[in-house]
Amino acid sequence: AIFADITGQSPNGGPLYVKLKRTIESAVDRGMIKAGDALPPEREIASMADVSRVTVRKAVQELVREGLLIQRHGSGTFVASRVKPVEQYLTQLTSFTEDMARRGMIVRSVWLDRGIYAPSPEEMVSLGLTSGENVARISRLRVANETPMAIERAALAASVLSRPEDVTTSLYAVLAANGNRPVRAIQRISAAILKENDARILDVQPGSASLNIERISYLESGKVIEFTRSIYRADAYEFIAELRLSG
Ligand code: 16G
Repeated sequence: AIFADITGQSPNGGPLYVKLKRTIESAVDRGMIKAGDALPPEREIASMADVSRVTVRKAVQELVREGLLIQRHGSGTFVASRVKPVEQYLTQLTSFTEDMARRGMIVRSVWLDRGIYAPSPEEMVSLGLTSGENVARISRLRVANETPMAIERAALAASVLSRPEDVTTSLYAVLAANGNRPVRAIQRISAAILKENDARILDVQPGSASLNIERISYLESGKVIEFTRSIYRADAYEFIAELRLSG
C-alpha cells in the first residue's frame, strides 16, 4: 500500500502530519503516484495510514503550498507536474520550437484559439494595421516533454498569415518559409499570479506565479511582424542575460 500505517514509525520522527507528508513525497518520488494522478480521498488516506483526517488535511495542505500537489475545487487533489526550470537566454531571437529542440525536448502544442479577427485597438497600434485590415490570432499551449510550459497568444497581420491553421508546428518556420522571419524583437517580462483557468491549462495550482512576456518582433525592413503575449510558468523558466560593463 502507498500509505501504510505510519503510526508505528520512530516516535522522534516529528509530528504525524510530517511523517505522512514524507510518505506522500516518497510515493511520488518512487513513481507510485505520478503527475496528473488523483490522490485517494482524505478519508481513505486516513484509514490506510491510520491517522485522523485532520492530520491528512494538514499534510496535504502543506504539500499544496509547496507545489507537489494541486487542489481543484470540486474535482480533488492531484500530483503536480514538477519541472526542472529551463534556462532561457534573453539575448537571442529564437522560437519555442528551436529552444526546446536544442535541449532535445519533444515539442507539442495544443490549440486554444486560431482565426482571422477584426483587430483590437491594441493590436492595431502594435502591428501598425491600417483600418479594415484583419488580424490573425494563434493561441497555443506550448508543451515540452509533456510538461505544459507556456500559453502563447500571437497576433500578426492577416496579410502575412492568411491561414493560421498552416501553423502546424512552428510559427517562425511558417514565417521563414514566406521570407518573414523576424530578426529583432523587444521583449517585456513582468510577474503575475495565474488565474484559475490559465492555471488549469498549465497544470499548476491557481494562485501560482507566472512570468508574462510580451514580444514585438520586427523584420529586417523595420516592419512589425508579430505581437505576442505569453504566460510562462514561473516554476518552469529561468531567464538569463549576460551583462557587461559598458564604457
Ligand atoms: C517564442 C516567442 C513567441 C513566438 C514563438 C514562436 C517568447 C516569449 N515568445 O515562444 O513570441 O511566437 O516563440 O514559436 O519567447 P514557434 O516557432 O515554435 O511557433
